[in-house]
Amino acid sequence: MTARENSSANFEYAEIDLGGTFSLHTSARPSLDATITLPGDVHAALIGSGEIPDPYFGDNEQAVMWVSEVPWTVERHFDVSAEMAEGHLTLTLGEIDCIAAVKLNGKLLARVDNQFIRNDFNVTGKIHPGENTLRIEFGVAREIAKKRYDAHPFPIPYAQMNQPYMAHINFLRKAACHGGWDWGICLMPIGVYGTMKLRRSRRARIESVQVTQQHGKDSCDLIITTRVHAFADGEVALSHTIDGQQVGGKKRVVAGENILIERVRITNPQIWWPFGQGKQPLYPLTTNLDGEFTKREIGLRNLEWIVEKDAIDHAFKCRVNGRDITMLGANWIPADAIPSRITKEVVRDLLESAVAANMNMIRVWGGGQYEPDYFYEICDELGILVWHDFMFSCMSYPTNPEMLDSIRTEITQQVRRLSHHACIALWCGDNEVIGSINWYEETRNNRDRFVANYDRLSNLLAGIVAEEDPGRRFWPSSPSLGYMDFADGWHIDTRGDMHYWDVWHSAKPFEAYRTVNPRFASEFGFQSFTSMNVIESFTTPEDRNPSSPVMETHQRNDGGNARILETMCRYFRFPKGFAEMVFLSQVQQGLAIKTAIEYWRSTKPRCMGTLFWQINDCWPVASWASLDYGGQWKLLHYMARRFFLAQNVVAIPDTAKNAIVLRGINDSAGKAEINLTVSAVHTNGNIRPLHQGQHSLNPDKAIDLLRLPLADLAAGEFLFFEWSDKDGVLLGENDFFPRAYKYYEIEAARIKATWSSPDGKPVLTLTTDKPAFFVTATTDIPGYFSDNAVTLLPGRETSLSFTPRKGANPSQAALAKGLKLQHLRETY
Ligand code: BMA
Repeated sequence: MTARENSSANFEYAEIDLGGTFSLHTSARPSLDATITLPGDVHAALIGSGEIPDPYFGDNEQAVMWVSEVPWTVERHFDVSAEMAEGHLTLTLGEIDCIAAVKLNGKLLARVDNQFIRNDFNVTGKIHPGENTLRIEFGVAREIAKKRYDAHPFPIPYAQMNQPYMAHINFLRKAACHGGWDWGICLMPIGVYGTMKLRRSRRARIESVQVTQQHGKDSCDLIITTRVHAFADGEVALSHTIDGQQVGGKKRVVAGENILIERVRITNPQIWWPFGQGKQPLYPLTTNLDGEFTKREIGLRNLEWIVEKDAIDHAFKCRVNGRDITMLGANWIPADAIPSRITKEVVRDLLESAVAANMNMIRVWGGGQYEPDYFYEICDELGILVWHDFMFSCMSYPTNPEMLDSIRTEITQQVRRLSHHACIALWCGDNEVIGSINWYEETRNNRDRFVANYDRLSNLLAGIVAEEDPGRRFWPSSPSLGYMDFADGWHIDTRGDMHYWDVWHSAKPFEAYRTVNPRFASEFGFQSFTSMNVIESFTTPEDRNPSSPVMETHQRNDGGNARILETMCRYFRFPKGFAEMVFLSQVQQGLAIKTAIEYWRSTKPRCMGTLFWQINDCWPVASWASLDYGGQWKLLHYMARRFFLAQNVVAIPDTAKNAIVLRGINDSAGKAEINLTVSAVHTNGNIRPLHQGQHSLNPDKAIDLLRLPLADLAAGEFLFFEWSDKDGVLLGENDFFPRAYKYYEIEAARIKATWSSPDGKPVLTLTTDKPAFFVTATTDIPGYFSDNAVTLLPGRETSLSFTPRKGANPSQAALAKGLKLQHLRETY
């Protein structure tokens, strides 16, 4: 036994957090010295020290571009006790973004080049008692990417979103959207985002803890696989505690990687369900390896993807605990383009808004990043299933041995890190990569080469999932038609998951959504401007025009603003001013997505998933998002809360038969009895009852409730319907305009807003003398009303309660002070 072995035998596990203040230096243009908080990023540091302006304001993106064009160095000293220095030591540095040399006490420790890898450097014997120095020298990622591209045996094109964008980002393992996207600013951030610590192990350290579940009749067996890295042969003590049971004991290990497997049976398990379908009980699991503790929360559920032949072609659906559950949700992009601003609070706020809008699934999209642990912990807690792409998007990637090695480490680590989460529903190889071979001349013209190239990557990913997480479905790409099926996932709607973009990218009418019948719509979207108060945060008054340079800078999809305006002319009377236009853009965005989702949900069980593009923004920008940058709800998010109701009634035109069909959708396991009232309402306020009746909504079904000849509606009339339970409690309301809004003579409405506080919580009650549409209340206080973009009818009260975000508990007076009401008639 060596001296180190001898002394470390008595050591407890210990760690030193290396996060904190580092010096920050560049010797380029001109040299600059500042400080940086790590984990964190260079842009945030320079904003903090006043060296650069806020990149999100105006067109500052250009003014800060130099930051990613120069090399940066960060350095700190840290003290280590003699006792610590003697042990088996690991320097853990997660997510170094992106290409860097890591130096310890002046010596090169490693070169790293993959943002998505956690680095565990064995620094045993390299740390001395007293002061030590950690230094990370970042290379200029854009220059290195170019060099790699030049050296590669054949050119591989890259996604060129709107200017500016980063060339050759596919030669880096870094969030693709860091280099600009069609909603993303191009900052190319530099930094360290994950864990930074020095760990002293007794003999071995924990690498990963994976938990798989085998569900029996009244029990669930957990297989806990722990990977440990041992510094020397010998014995370790490993234990897991869950549900009052402890398993494990003394284990022999050999130097290097060891896999230690334990089983534990949980009897009468409490079962975890996605949001809206039941509770989310979590069993805390504590792992202890010689004093190194880690914690996980385990949700017990049985989840399968059913991809099987059926009368149409192939079903594609998620079965949880034996029930086929329709997935309702949206696509997720990184929460901020400045990584330091991605915090647990920010992410929690966004995810809470997801469930507040009745979502049960989020797709972590492949052009972004694997999220921090807390993201998945919050999803487990809230019941949000995660469709998880691996981080490849919209272009081909080099598959030379070095790149594949790096990707192998990345995917293996990520799968091992995340596989215990109840929320992870599926591993998907990439976003639109195989499809993108058709997009670029170079790839189109060399199809064989790029298909072979793709297969190397895709095959690697599939193999890692099969090896590391065999219980989870691997889906090759999004969109995909299935195993080795490379047909057009943008237009084929009989199998697989579909990205349907013809309404936005090809300017088809909203009605076109009803011409396709996806089995699972994993992307489709329609843009709007970000809300007026957000626009005010990045503009001066003279910028507030849709074709001003600043507004165009904050629109990254070519022709996006024109598409928004052109659509207004199609459906609405043109708005009279800028603020009205911004509001109307959100109305039409909501309508577009409502059209798609109501229809697709009504085709259940054909369609078993709708995830719109996209829930969040990473900076203030015109985009497809339903939440503004900062988390405020756009109108789409309010409408989503209604169109994602588990039990819903929707109107679907049957154009061939000149009829409107009211369909009842029930995505829950229970039968619902509803009392449905349907009226023809004239925009002048006349209301004609058309139907009142009891209906049953059978579990997990969508059914016809009522058919109305279109001719039942006179010119100027629209359909309004509401449904309540047997006690008369209103469950939902909806309406349907057979023609575009611009054809209706909408009268000026006098809307009265009164506040009350029935249970001490402020409630806003709205009444009107004439029908008013998309009536929206906003205040200056961060938070959301229980509903918005609502239809008000004379003689009917609509009450909105307010949920404050960010912990505030505003008084009625504070809410009333900033109250603003907007609605359709006031836009022109
Ligand atoms: C989808 C996404 C993104 C993009 C969006 C809007 O296909 O995968 O690439 O932001 O389209 O164009």
